Amino acid sequence: MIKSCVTIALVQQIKTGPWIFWDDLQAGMEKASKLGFDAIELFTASADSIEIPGLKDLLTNYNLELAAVGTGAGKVIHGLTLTDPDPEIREKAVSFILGMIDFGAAFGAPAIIGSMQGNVLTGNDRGETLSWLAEGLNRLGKHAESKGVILIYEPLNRYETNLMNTIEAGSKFIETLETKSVKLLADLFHMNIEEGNLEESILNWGKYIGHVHFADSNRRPMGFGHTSMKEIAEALKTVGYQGFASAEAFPYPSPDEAAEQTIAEFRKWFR
Ligand SMILES: [Mn+2]
Repeated sequence: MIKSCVTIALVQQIKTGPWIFWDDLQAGMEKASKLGFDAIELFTASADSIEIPGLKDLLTNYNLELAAVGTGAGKVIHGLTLTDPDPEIREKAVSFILGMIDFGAAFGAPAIIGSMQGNVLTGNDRGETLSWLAEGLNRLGKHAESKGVILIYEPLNRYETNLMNTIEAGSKFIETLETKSVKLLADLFHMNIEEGNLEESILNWGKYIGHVHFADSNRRPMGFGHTSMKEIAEALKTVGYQGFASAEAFPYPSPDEAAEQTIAEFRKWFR
């Protein structure tokens, strides 16, 4: 059964980003719970921004799961990526993500590597850059496995990375890793830009999909753009996807309305 999820961002530096609820963890969780979401996805400044026992109590009280934790703050606040040409920065990036893996693992939730994957920078060799990415993902994937969770790697659209833009490219890349604990994030907004056919990509590579970002073609909540959700929902069911459809979407027209729109669309396609 595919589960519903809504994003909560607690990082001031990403204030214009595509997250539904902002700033107030408990208020966001209360709204998510009232609307009937199964889970929340969290974006925090660091692994120790939130006390684990307190979050456990909140999740229990609001009957929510923690679906995943984002690591984007490592890039936005600290400028860290797994593919920086400076080995010290790569090492700091790995350390930052190790902390986020441990934080998420306390709740059985995976960490997501999106913007922290970085880019092939001008003047750098693509093959060497990909070897840094593989080295980082292997170390992090093995650590995640030791903590009983997977690690989520997210192909992004071409305006955000030149590493992996499609589910096919991401799948072929993770097939080359030593760790088998890395799964992909199928972000329907990125896919709308990059995939020739979203449902075919899901059908072809579904076994590698570990998380879904549920947003329309314009990054607004599902139903507010031109993504054709029917075929995508059918493809996810066909491949037996059992994870979350998590609303990484703009709080448009307002956080509350975006959450209401998301849960209505979720029920339309997955219930
Ligand atoms: Mn995403």
